[in-house]
Amino acid sequence: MPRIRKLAGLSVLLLLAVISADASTLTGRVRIIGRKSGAAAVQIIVYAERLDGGSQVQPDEYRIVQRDKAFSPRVLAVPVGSTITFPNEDPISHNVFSLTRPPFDLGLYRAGAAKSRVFGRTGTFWIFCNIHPQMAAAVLVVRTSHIAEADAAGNFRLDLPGGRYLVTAWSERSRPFSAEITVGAASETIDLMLDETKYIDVPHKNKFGSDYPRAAYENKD
Ligand SMILES: [Cu+2]
Repeated sequence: MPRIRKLAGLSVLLLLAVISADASTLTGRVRIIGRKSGAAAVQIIVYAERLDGGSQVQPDEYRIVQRDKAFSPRVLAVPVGSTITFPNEDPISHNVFSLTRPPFDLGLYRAGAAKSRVFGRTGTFWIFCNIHPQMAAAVLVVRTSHIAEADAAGNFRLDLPGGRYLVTAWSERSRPFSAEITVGAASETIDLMLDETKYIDVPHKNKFGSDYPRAAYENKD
């Protein structure tokens, strides 16, 4: 028996060696155009979907915390099938709902409580609190686990096994921008662009599809 275990361990090591020899680093920069003057920067996500077969999706567990009447992180990208838990770390009650299809409502819950939701469909899901209109989060659900967040200058890095990929840049203010790339033994670079020209900031609706009461916008509990 010990001998079999030893052999199994050896084969795992060999497999890892093969994968790392075939892996490469994709770096690049996302350029923003059309930003309105005075508009703050927003998070930029870059993800790579494999085009030549093979599943690259490993669902995982994530958290978006409710703290100081805000969702943190405000933007989260996850592989399809992942579970997101929403703990309430404020001393007051919050709600979590989305009108993005399929809509859901986790109800109102107290300080210290947490509720979860499985994201089984790809797309961008807007998450809000029905009490506090300033609370907003975007969940980007993608068919890959190769996900990176660009830094403030737009630079990103993804470590990818060799193959053909569709690389997409995403932000809440732009249409996604995609480009194909073949990743081989050498490192590759790619430049992507997000256009904010058509972005308009519109107040979102509450969970009933109506405007929030005016009092909700005042800084009260
Ligand atoms: Cu709230």
